[in-house]
Amino acid sequence: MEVHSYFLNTRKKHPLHLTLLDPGKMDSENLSKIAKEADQAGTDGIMVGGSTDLSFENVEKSVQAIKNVTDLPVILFPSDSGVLSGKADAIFFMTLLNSSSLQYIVGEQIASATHIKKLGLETLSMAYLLLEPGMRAGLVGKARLLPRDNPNLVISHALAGQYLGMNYIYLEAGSGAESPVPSEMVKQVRESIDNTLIVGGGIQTPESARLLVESGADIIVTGTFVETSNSLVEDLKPIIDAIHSA
Ligand code: 1GP
Repeated sequence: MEVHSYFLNTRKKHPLHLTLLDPGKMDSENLSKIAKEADQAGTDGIMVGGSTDLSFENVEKSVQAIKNVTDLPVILFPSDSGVLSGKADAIFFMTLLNSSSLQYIVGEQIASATHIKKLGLETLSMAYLLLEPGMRAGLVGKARLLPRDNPNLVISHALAGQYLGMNYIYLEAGSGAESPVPSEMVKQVRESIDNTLIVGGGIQTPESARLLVESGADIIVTGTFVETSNSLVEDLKPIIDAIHSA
């Protein structure tokens, strides 16, 4: 499956929802159960990744288990170069543009490039921007967190990502953030860039998901919500419906 084309074609019909599954937090059996239910609820794809406790083994096993229960595209969302699986359909080949460390801007990318070519993974180029509070990803990625009240600085980073040729710009509040990226920030970034805008971190309700897509997000990511829900299809469907119908 060509994931980039799939995203662009699906976006022509409606904004997308992606389900983030973290093999550092759950075993492959539980992750595949969530993937199956998220598929039933209407999600458009599965991202696999996290900030800590990932290993080649648990990523590979999790991707395989997810592929066994769904035909949705599975996209790696890696924390570093050591946790890649050729069983996935694609990888977000991402640079943390507001990291203070070369390792996360270009080091991990150089370390993984040859391996990605050998695995034959489709690469989806992405500028990853961490806004306050950033959570675990902010600490691990040594981010100089972008302030929530400084749209001009966020726009500069997003535009730099676009001019560097990234197809995707990801505004990230951090997994488990108390509140998502402000909708006004999303609106201003949307008005400044032309490429696909992903928003994630702290999105827990249909209302906040709808507001973010109405403000210009093309893709909404939820992780914590799907990990913590007891009846996932029932709970997730209203969020996905809000995104698809916005
Ligand atoms: C993290 O944006 C994602 O990279 C998802 O965040 O876990 O808060 O949904 P949540």
